[in-house]
Amino acid sequence: PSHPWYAPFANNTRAFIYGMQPRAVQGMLDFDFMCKRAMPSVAAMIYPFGGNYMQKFYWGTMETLLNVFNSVEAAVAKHPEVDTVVNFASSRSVYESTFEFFKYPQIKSIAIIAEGVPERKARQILHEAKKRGVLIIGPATVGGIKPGCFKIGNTGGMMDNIVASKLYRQGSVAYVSKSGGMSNELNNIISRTTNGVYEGIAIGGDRYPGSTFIDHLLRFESDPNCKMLVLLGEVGGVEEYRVCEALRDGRITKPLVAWCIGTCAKMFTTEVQFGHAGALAQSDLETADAKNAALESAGAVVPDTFEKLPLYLHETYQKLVSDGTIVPQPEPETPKIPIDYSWAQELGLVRKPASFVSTICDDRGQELLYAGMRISDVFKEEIGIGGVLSLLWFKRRLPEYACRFIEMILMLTADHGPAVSGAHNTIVTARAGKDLISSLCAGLLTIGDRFGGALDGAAEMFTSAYDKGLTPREFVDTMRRQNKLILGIGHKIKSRNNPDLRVEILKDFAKLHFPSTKLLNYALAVESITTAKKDSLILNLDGAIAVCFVDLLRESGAFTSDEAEEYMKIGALNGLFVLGRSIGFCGHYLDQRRLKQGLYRHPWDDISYFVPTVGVETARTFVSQDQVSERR
Ligand code: Q5B
Repeated sequence: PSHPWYAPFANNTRAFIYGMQPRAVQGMLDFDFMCKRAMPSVAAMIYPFGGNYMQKFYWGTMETLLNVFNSVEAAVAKHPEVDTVVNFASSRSVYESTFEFFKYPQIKSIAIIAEGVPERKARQILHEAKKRGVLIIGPATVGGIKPGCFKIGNTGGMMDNIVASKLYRQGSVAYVSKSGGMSNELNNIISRTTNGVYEGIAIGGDRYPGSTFIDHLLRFESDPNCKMLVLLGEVGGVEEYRVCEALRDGRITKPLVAWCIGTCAKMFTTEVQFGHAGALAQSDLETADAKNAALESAGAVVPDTFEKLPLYLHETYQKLVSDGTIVPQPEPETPKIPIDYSWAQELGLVRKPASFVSTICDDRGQELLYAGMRISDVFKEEIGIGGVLSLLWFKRRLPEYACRFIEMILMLTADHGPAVSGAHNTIVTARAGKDLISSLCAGLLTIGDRFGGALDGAAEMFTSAYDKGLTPREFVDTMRRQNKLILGIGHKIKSRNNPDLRVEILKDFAKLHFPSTKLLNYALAVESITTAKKDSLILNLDGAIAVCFVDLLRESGAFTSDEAEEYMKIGALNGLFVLGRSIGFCGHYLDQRRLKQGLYRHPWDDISYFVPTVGVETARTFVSQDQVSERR
């Protein structure tokens, strides 16, 4: 789009943002949306350290994608309509990147945000920009704002500030100042005392800004839509005198309200450097007082203190309204500003039901909490892994004997050799070259009713039989009649004559420490019946853990009876075997890797092959079970 020289920014201005500045970009897009711009003012970002990709932003309440280019060349090729650059490059790299933009005549304005740009480099940029007719705003600036049209980077602050200063629609007063802070002050004062800001530019606090007060004031003078001028200068530099000259020689005719801050400098006995690099009076001429006096005598409206600036602005504005220069327009509806959810939540403006609920652990504070217990206390009180498990699984501290019992379970179930289903699977998986987690999962997936995962079922069967008042004999007979195996009974290799010492350790502990072992006693009575039938039908490890744990849940006093029932139902007991045996499975995985075992292939002689015999005449003849027995 072509703009008159005095109005570089309009409501169709499009810009590149140089540097990874998503917050600034979002601020510009929010401003655009508020101003009801048809198109976002940011065409793309340029970030030389990343690939070419797209980044997500909000456009109002919706989402939109913006291109991120890794070179100026690519960005310019894709966006010939862009004429403005907001350059966030650091003081070290801003010179190169700005010169890169000078190569492309489509770029007409560049705002340079970086502070600390060496003065020599700043002057070179300025020289080149003049040669090429490019407007430079900065360095060391937030940029500027044209209400209703275009906002440079972070100018104007947060959206609520922009709304409060009515920057979403144009007024008649254009100002030029040095910094973002001074601009914000003016945005506020002008919005309260006049019909609002037409355009505001912060030229930056350095001694050699790319464009100066007079450059912008002359633009505003030429712009028919701008009716009143404001200059907020400061101690240091002589640029204000150029404005005085323009007032005198008639290049500035519109009413100009002016003030230079830093009049307090005279109260210091030594030289005062204010915040900006250029804010230092190097001669009497550069003092705020001298410049205020000069501006006043040149014809500017200059208050005698900063506090009176609003009053003078209002009076000057009122005169323009009275003489018909400014015709106040009806105030448009204040736009709604969509605010980010996280911010709204912080302000307490919104609430929503959480998608997740968690009641066992909290990592948000300074210290990790396990069921409310600080992790440092977990160690101070030496609650051990049994204590940690009781906090995370049952949300409470269990009695010391219960924690020791839990630890005993984990130790007893940790491994039972490489031949059991789970360890075997882990080993085969490890030898197939898979990683620890895959191998561990392969082992864990074998855990079920037959192997290691009979705890919950055993607890349920024994408990319901016991609660129904069935005698052990009646229980065994009922199960047999129903053709059901009693979970927790039977073992592949252990038997009455070859007892499972793990079960003995467990039983002894429970009998010694538990307040009651009612269900264990019942299960042992069942065992005496099943082992009478077959020696291997012992109360196995799964069964022993299960019935002892039910005794713990029901009799320790740490759980209500409802809680005890619930933990049986929701799989807590199988969890104990899973947790313990994971130790062994990881061990088997590491063992195989350490031993550099190759791919496992099961030997043929360990597999009986019964495959169909395919003949010429009877292609569908299968080996019958009788034939199989004969072959054996
Ligand atoms: N019969 C465990 O079977 C096993 C019976 C039964 C009534 C029963 C079997 C079973 C229930 C599930 C269970 C956990 C498959 C086991 C574990 C961890 C481990 C493993 C390790 C570790 C063993 C022979 C005769 C048949 C059956 C009858 C068998 N079980 N009757 N209730 N529960 N148990 N699993 O030896 O008349 O001849 O037809 O499923 O508790 O996994 O170390 O290896 O730490 O890793 O193959 O300890 O008992 O016996 O199936 O040939 O049966 O006894 O009906 O009677 P077996 P089968 P009949 S601990």
